[in-house]
Amino acid sequence: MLASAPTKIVVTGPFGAGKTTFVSTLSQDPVVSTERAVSDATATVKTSTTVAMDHGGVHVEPPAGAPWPARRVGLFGTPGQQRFAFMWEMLARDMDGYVVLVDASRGESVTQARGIVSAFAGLAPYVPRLVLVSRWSDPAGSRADLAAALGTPVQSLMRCDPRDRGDATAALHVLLDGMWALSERRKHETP
Ligand SMILES: Nc1nc2c(ncn2[C@@H]2O[C@H](COP(=O)(O)OP(=O)(O)OP(=O)(O)O)[C@@H](O)[C@H]2O)c(=O)[nH]1
Ligand SMILES: [Mg+2]
Repeated sequence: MLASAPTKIVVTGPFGAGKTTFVSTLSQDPVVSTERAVSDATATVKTSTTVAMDHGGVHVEPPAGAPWPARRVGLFGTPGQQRFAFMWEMLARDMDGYVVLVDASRGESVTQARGIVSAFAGLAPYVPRLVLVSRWSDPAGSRADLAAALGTPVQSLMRCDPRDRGDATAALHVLLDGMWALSERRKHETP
């Protein structure tokens, strides 16, 4: 059975972490993107950037044993550059869950991701979050350090290459599991 309203998931993170890639990898719908050329020093990382949002959509079937029903998921990628941060609040409105992508191989990506983790925790303190780490050469050795650097619990970290459909789908399933568990807990807590 399909849930009635699409589930809204926001994909955020610093410049060049792979947000647009993640939305494109997962989306079955044609992705609407707002890429513009970059002309400043960041052009050494990549030559275009998201200036407003990426939008895609996917029908998600639960994997075997998952308690949640099939659903439509709307994916909303944010810009990563600080100067477009005003979009974060708009995109975060009414979201059901979000992922923060971070490129572990670049120190400035980790530093910026920490700010974004904190900003989104302020915008949506009760919304489930997953932190997806790409280019992570030593997940075992650096797990606790990376979690501390990002200001997030170790359990919220997950390795993910946003170019890889299997990785991206697994991350989406973990987030949907977390969202389901939270909604069940809230149901039981409500008198
Ligand atoms: N080798 C490698 N490349 C990656 C990995 N993750 C992302 N990339 C590449 O990094 C680039 C990320 O670009 P985007 O998806 O545009 O990044 P973004 O986060 O949307 O960037 P902005 O919107 O500008 O903030 C792409 O060229 C990806 O192919 C990874 O795990 N390994
Ligand atoms: Mg982008």
